[in-house]
Amino acid sequence: MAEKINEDKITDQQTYLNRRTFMRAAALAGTATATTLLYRRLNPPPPVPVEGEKLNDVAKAAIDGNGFTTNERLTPITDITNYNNFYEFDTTKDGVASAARGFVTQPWAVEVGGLVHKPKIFDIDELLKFPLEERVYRLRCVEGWSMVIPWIGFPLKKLLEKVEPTPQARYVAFETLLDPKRMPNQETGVLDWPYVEGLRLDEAMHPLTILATGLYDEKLPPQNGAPVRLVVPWKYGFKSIKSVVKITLVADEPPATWNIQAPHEYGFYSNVNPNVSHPRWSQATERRIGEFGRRKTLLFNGYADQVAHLYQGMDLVRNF
Ligand SMILES: Nc1nc2c(c(=O)[nH]1)N[C@H]1C(S)=C(S)[C@@H](COP(=O)(O)O)O[C@H]1N2
Ligand SMILES: [Mo]
Repeated sequence: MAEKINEDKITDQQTYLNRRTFMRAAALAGTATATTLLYRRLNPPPPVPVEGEKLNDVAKAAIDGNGFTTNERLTPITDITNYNNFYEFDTTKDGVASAARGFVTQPWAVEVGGLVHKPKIFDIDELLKFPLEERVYRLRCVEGWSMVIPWIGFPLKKLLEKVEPTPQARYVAFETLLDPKRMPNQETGVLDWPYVEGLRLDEAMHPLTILATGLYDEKLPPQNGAPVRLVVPWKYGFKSIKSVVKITLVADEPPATWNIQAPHEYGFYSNVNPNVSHPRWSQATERRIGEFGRRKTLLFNGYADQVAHLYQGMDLVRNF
């Protein structure tokens, strides 16, 4: 019965989160300028007391417990937007922001198809109408640094449910935009373009897996993957593919850019794992951007309670 209890607990915790995100959403929904409003740095209205309760430390700890947020200090927005990996624009971390400035993301569409009953092309405006939530996640780059990022987005599951995957669908393949005119570093052969990534269907349907359309109270900046990018918090950062234009349900494990590039260094799963070293360096510790020293890297980036069951019986050294 342990599972039953756990499920009740999660439902309860989601209630807290939903109340909180509802306040944010309610201020925005139903107005012509909803999108614009979200995308400005708002002075949020004073918090509305929820049924006489404040979102106190107890509630915050409860949310923390389901992985949807964390009490850890947020990485400043200047770091999140100026220390990036986005090889389509630049291969240096501090060069991406300026190279991506002015990246045109309107119009934009995400084509969702493959092994589904209802393939559909989603216009970005339609994606922005999905009920948005705030998710404060740790992001752990395979290079050994990490950040804490308050994303705005929605569970990928909500999108996948709309297209109705067929029973044959076992994986989800993702693709970034291919347009060397707009993504100048695609003129080079530093990677095979377009950048592609993949998840097993159960990973894609996991409640922690989101499509992000914003961060802090901002529209997703170009350097962070505008206008929509994947975020999978228990995997190394490179799984969280940016500027997505195509999502395809498939039967077999799809190609993934870094796995193609260096298969012995980057596996398909790429779950954060301090016990499995990269061939050229240890993954046991990480540097939190903005901090001195290093902290211990946690198994599944600290999301083990939420995701470990997905890999039960799997050898995580073999399936790295
Ligand atoms: N299309 C695309 N997606 C990408 C990358 C990339 O180069 N191209 N870099 C990945 C890597 S290595 C990391 S660590 C994260 C960084 O996301 P951030 O810049 O928003 O922190 O994006 C990932 N998604
Ligand atoms: Mo990364």
